[in-house]
Amino acid sequence: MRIQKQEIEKHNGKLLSRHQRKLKQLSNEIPNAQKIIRKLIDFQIAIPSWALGTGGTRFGRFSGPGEPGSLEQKIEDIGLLHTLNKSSGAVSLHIPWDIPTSNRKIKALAAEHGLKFDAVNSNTFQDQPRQKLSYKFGSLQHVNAKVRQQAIDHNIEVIKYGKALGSNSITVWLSDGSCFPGQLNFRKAFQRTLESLEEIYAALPSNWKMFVEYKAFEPNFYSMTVGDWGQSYLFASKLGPKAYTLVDLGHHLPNANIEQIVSLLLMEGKLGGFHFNDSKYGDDDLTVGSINPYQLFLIFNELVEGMDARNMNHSTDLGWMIDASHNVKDPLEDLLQSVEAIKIAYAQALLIDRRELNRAQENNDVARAQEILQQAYRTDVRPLLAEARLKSGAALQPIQLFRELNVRKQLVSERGSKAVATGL
Ligand code: AFD
Ligand code: MN
Ligand code: MN
Repeated sequence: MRIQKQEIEKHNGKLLSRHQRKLKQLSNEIPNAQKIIRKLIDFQIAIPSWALGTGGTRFGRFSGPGEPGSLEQKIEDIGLLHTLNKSSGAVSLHIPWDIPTSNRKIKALAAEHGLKFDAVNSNTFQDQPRQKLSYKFGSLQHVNAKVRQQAIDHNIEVIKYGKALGSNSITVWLSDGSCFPGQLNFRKAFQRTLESLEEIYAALPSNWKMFVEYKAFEPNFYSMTVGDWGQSYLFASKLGPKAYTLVDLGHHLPNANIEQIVSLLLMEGKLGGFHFNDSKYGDDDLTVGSINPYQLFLIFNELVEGMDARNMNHSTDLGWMIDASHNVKDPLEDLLQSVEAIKIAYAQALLIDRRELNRAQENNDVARAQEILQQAYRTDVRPLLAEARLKSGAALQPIQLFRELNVRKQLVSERGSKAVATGL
């Protein structure tokens, strides 16, 4: 299904005067409303092709009705999101879960929906049906060179798909590691992984980036070969200027200071991008901003500060992606909420009075510094987001319109109530 322009206009018409009242009030209180709105319009967040159906846990999967059963339908879903919020203009593809049958046709279909291809993702954490060698004991780190080669070849194939689709980065997330002490020689595992990554790196087109994603634990529970930002940074540094660290918010040990990690990676020019999600315990993959929105804001505070210090383009110089899983909510509503939460944190970070904060820091005025941050965090910036949507032709209230138009019901009537998404 497609949402028509008139449907958006009708919805916006009903809400317009209320929105304008709120926007006016907020604009009177903050100095840079127009500038922030411009930045919000440009800021796009990629939707992962694996997040449009129900994720499930290792205990079960309760699939929802009308899930996309093909890559075409997944692109249709992301197109719906982008029509509603004009903020999800990119797809992050997972190979082999979502192999395009025709690169040309998929690229054209995405373009029809106003979508580009962000980072492509490889998968050497599962064995595929017709796969020759198993990844049970790792992929790029494996003791057997033939397994390593198979994993290298897969990553190079993923780059080829990405090239054909107009993507310019690959995210490598490895489940490699060990479950028990003694199982692995850490140094050899690191070195084998590095050598394998070097071969993949050598296959990168000149304008491409490689994102090395880390994760503290799971599926391996004793050691992960790319277990934290230090290990990822080490790989990225040894690989060269096209390799960067990717921060998935759910991949840290509890209470890690993610904003400090972000700040230092940016300082070193080694921050590649994000997988946004939220969590309370581990890799929970919950809706962004649903558990700890203050942390998200503090991350964006460091991002805006650090990107400006390096003269970076906020919207294009880092990879902004969601990596979430949906068990109890409609994936499309959940993704709309995630995108909104990311942009709220970004807008609040743009509100921070940098000169004042710097002055407070240089004077050891701790209370003042906290006041400045929390003043921004406690500002309801939603009218700015709504205005950015209005200006770009999207809906003032995306979820409300999603429900008013009975989008899910229509998808069920097109796809059936038993359709199960490909992938996880
Ligand atoms: C993993 C990682 C990684 C991967 C994804 C697959 O976060 O980004 O691509 O899940 O679902 O936990
Ligand atoms: Mn991730
Ligand atoms: Mn994860």
